[in-house]
Amino acid sequence: MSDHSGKPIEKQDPALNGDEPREDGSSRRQFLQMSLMTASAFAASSLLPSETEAQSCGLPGGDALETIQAITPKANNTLRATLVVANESKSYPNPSATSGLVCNSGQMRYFTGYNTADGSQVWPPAKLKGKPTPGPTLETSVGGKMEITLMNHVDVSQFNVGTIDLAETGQRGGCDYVTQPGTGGSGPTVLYPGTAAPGTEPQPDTFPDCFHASSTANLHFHGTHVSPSNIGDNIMVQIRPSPRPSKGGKPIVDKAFLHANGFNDILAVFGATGKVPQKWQQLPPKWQAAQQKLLMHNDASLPPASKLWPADKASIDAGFWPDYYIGAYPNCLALPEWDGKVDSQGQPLSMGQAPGTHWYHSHKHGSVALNLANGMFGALIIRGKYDKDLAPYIDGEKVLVFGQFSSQLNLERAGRTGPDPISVNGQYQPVLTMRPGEIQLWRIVNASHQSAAPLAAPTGGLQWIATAHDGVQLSRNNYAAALSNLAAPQPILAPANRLDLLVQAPSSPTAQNIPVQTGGTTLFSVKVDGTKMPNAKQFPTKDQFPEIPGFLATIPESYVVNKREVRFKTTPGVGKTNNLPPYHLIDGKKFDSTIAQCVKLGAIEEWTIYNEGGPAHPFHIHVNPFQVIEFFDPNKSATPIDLSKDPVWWDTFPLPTANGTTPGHIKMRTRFFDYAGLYVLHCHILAHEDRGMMQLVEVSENGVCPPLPSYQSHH
Ligand SMILES: [Cu+2]
Repeated sequence: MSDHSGKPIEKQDPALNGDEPREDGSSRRQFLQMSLMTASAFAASSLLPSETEAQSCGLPGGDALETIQAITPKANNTLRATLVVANESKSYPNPSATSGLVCNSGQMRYFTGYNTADGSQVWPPAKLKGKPTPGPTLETSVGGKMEITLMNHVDVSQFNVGTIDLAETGQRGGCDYVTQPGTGGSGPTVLYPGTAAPGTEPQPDTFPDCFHASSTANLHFHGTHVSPSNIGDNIMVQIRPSPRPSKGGKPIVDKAFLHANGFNDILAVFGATGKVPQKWQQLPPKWQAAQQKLLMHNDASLPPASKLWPADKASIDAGFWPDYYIGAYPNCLALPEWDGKVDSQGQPLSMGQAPGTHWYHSHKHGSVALNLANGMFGALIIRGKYDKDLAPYIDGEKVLVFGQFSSQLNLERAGRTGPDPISVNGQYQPVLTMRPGEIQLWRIVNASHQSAAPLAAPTGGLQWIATAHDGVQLSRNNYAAALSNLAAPQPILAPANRLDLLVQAPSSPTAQNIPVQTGGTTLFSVKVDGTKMPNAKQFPTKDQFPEIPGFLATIPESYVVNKREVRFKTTPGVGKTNNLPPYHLIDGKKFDSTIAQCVKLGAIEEWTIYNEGGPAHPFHIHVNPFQVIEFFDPNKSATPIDLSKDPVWWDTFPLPTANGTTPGHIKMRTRFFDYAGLYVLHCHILAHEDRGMMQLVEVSENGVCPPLPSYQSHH
């Protein structure tokens, strides 16, 4: 196996990428493969995806880079997009049990999309059938509105019974349950969540901190500064697939159903007035009735503890926004333009939406990793003054969405073969074309559910300069660091990080494509071809570098009203048996539906976030970006590095790893401005999040957390 440059393909280091340790050697893998060959067809199909022809999964690479279709506003600065969760069998490159990559295939969920306004801008195209794809790119601008219709059309009958979605049936404690056949007359063993002797630690994962409910969907708009409540950027809601009248029949909840049952009125009211329902009773009565009927139909065959309508009813009666929906959900976001108001020190009194490279993905606790492995993510480009300021220096723009595709997570597959290769726009090692001397803006999103992709320095005459991290532009004072590609204290592009690069091609065509690599592995390569750009542009100088908006002014220490400490830790437990994976904890606990951080609306806080064990857990918090003002990697220095002079804004930051008992840490400052509500912080290695590395954050007027109603335990 080799890539198109003739180099052998190396597997990425699992430790570097936050993968679970593999305690099995190759002999164990061979044993598993042998046992699979003797298994019944049914059992084998529930365990291993089938291998397919290499070409169909894009190996060995070298295809021209796909441009992902963007969905854009047609009128009134309002983006109206429909995203439909569909599923089909797709082929994708996976690490083989021995070495290199093989093609596997399996049923995968994915986003199809189109412009709600006129049905145009359809993605993906027919030619990509059976291939992994990110969702369509959503493109809009600061000050605009987003009306996103999510429809869940996953056909659960296409997935193996006994391996997924047990949460819906109330079986096995609601966790995925994957077995592998036994050998020599012994019964099957439990691959996930595993088994352990009584009294030993760790015990197998338990609900809700386990892989489950992978056909449930919702949407998170990562990098947006919007309300986390009701039909905003609300990740507490769970949208189950639409029922079908018969196996193989069409989903009941379709466009016509939404039109007939008042759903579109929710969008229309938001579009006209900016208002969203705060309570269930404010939804159109027809939509309330339709949802109640669908939920009760869903519940009919379920045991009492698994029924969804009684849980929703309890929430509604208590005055809370209910969690469960069937078939469709509206996400309505207003991206705020900053009002420019400052205090006597020039400090902003509110925040605005940062223009830049953001993204969206499904965020159902328990299935985030698998849903992203299937492709349920896409880029969200929010334009603003940043784009206008950079326009004179740019000839073209490329959106590059990194992802790791598989129909099964590593912990649920036999052999646990380690991290999947990072694809770009769904393709393995594609080729991007530039004209000699051309400057392109590369908007890179690392939507990989597991692996970091720190870029190696450019080679082959390629040059670049960073202009933004995590969709938040660098300040003019970061110019020298941006130029030397050192704006981050450690290499970035952890999972969920974004990186904007101005990239200039060499001034004449090159004989060979120029690889862009991470850790010695090619992500994609650049073909320099065509006629030289006339009047070649140059990178902006420091004085020409776009200046950041006033709401991103550096937070002074004197404005900090509260300090907190948060501790991330991976613990292997003791007496580990039967290949059970470690626990991923925050402040000593798994996610447990209690509110861990109660914050007063308007507070400016300083948090020290420790990494006491495990890989570089990428810390992410919703709604507000933060400034990293101190960085301590005990493996690299004796004392922390002070970054408080010209700190960079982020929304996700990989926590430096511990050195023995000395934890790594970052210090960050953030403004909890503009939006009260319930949201989350979590590790963005998403299998860690699914298995418990998440906390609830509640921002409220008085900073005191109310008790959660009992329904929250259903998460
Ligand atoms: Cu983690």
